[in-house]
Amino acid sequence: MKFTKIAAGLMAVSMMAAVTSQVAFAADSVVLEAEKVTAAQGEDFTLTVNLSGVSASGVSAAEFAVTYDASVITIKDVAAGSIVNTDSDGFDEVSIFKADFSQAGKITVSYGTIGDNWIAADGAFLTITGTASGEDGSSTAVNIVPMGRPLYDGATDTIDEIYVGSLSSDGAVSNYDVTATAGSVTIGDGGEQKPLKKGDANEDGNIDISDVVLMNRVYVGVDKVTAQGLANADIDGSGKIELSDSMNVLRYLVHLVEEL
Ligand SMILES: [Ca+2]
Ligand SMILES: [Ca+2]
Repeated sequence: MKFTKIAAGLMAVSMMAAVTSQVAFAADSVVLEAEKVTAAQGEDFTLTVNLSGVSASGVSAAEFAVTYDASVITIKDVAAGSIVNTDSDGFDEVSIFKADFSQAGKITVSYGTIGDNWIAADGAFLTITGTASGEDGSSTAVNIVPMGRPLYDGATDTIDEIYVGSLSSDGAVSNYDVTATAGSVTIGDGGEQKPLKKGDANEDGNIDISDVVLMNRVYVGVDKVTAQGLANADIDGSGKIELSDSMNVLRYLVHLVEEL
């Protein structure tokens, strides 16, 4: 019985994902964001992927993958986060949360629920536990990417979007526009962090004027950056953010220098 229910839940998720490509409902948008964490070499870390922007229609299905550099971290467990209710106890209540991390470098995540256990609030969608198994000072991005599996068994087309959707009581499926923000795991004590991207003080993956503004705000003491943000922004390696660092980034932005 239990197996039948889980199979039915999985079927529902894959059906919803499959119709996604044909049904383009006006959608709200949600954000999936992986945390940026630091762990000492050989130690365990916990990294949460948060879901935000959940609207009144809720989230009742999701399918995506998380990729990382398997030479830097080793995954031990992937669990549903606090906003995911996996109770499947009623006749009409089927919820599944399935995370497969058997393939090094890629975690696949499927979530689906039928009944009234849908996700109704922002918060932790999944929690990844692992070991910082790589070299001291190394780092990996933790990217949220499309699952990439075939639309259905034997199909040549693959699901090429990060899927987060809702299923209304009348059976209508709608999918959210998803913004995915990568996280990272850096191995070290936090004090000797290496820049992932020089100039990217706010760690959004881009180097632009907002980084310069943030650096100036940090310099005058009205804002803060993470240890990684500091490593990225401290262009001259002095250990702190100064006006000379933000000037350097500005010069780079206006192409007075080609490299930071
Ligand atoms: Ca930036
Ligand atoms: Ca500096």
